[in-house]
Parts: sequence; structure tokens; C-alpha cells
Amino acid sequence: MQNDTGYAAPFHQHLLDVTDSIWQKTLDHPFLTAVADGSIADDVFKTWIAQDYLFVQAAIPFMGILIAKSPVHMRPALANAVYALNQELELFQKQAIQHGVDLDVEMSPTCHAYVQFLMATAYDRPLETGFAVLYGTEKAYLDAWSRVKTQQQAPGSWQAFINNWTSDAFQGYVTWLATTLDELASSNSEAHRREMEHYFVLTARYEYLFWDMALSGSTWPV
Ligand code: MP5
Repeated sequence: MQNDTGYAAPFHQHLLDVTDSIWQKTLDHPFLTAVADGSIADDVFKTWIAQDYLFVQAAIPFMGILIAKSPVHMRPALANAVYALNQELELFQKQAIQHGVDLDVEMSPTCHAYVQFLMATAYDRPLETGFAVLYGTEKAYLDAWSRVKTQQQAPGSWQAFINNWTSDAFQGYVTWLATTLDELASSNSEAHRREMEHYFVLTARYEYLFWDMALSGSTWPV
């Protein structure tokens, strides 16, 4: 049976099916495995904290553009998400003080490219494409940190972050994103759905690269 998008599965599931091999490699990334078994080096995790702090800061204007393009009924949930992002920044600040992390760093090439991709997509492409990217970023973190939590034998030093993206509230938000994405896809053309798919693939790839960047500490070579 096909639904009204012409795909056998709901559209968000179709996107997850298309990106399955990227997703599996991401969930098996050595950064995440090391967080789960407690062997992650402090400096490596601190690199991730500083870069993700910059990413979350940039996610707020990204959401702002999506809100500006959204129909009225979608705005309350997206506005709540912006509120949650500001709270998340406070979590980063508190954890940085507690663990002695310098947040005043330059964006790495990977983080820079990823946030430029978010902003360019939100500004230049239709709402549904930006929304597919948003779903990709949030689903990636829900799945990555849920995997870590499942594999953990005991809570570790970085538990506050793990708990942040595995909370019931965050899971509920990602479920809303999936349902809303399905609605947007069903009211759009096949050409638009192909674009959503392409941008979702790029998002999945950036998510993989972000863990790679944190683990390697890769920065500007010149
Ligand atoms: C998220 C994030 C989750 N913080 N960082 C990356 C690289 N990808 C996804 O987004 P949010 O806005 O923190 O829930």
C-alpha cells in the first residue's frame, strides 16, 4: 500500500530508510562508543562541547527563518523549540564552568560548513526543505544520544548532555517534527519531495562529519 506521497512508508521513514547506511555508521561512530563506555578523552569531549555550543547558537536564527516561513499552526511548537535552545545554551555554559571548558573558540571548518548549510537552506529553499533538515538534525541527536544511553553501564561525567537529548520532552518534539514533516511532504510535489530527500541526505552526512571533527579535533589547516 502506498500513502499519498506515493511511498510505501510515511515520508520521514522513507528518509530514514534512504539514509540507513549513513545513520548506522554515525551511530557506530567511535566518538559515541567511547562516550558510552566512559573511555572518551576529556579534551575530545570538550572539543565537541565548544563546537556544539556554536552550532546551537547558530540553530536559533535557523529556526527563526523557518518560523517566518511557517503557517500559523506550526509556530507555537517551533517557538517552544527556540525557548528550549536558549535553555540548552545555559546547560552548555554551566557544564563548561563545571568542567573548565573554553567556549571562546573559533568554529571548526566542519561546524562552519554545517551552519552555513542550515542558514542557506532556510533562506533560499522552501519551508519543507528546511524542515527536512531540521528533522534530520534533531533525529540524529535523539538517536545518537539514545544509543549512548542504551550502551552505558553507568552514568558518566557527561551525563547532563546525554539526558538532554534523550528526555521525554525531546522525544515528543522529534515525534512532532516527523508527523509535521509527513504532512508537509504530502501537500507538496514529487520534485519538492526529491529536494527534501537530497537535503536530508546532506544533513545525515554533516552529522557524521561533526562526530569525526570532534574526535580528530580537526581545525583550519592554514
Ligand atoms: C544537534 C546539535 C541537535 N546540538 N548539534 C548537532 C551537530 N546536530 C544536532 O540540535 P539541538 O538544536 O541542540 O536540539
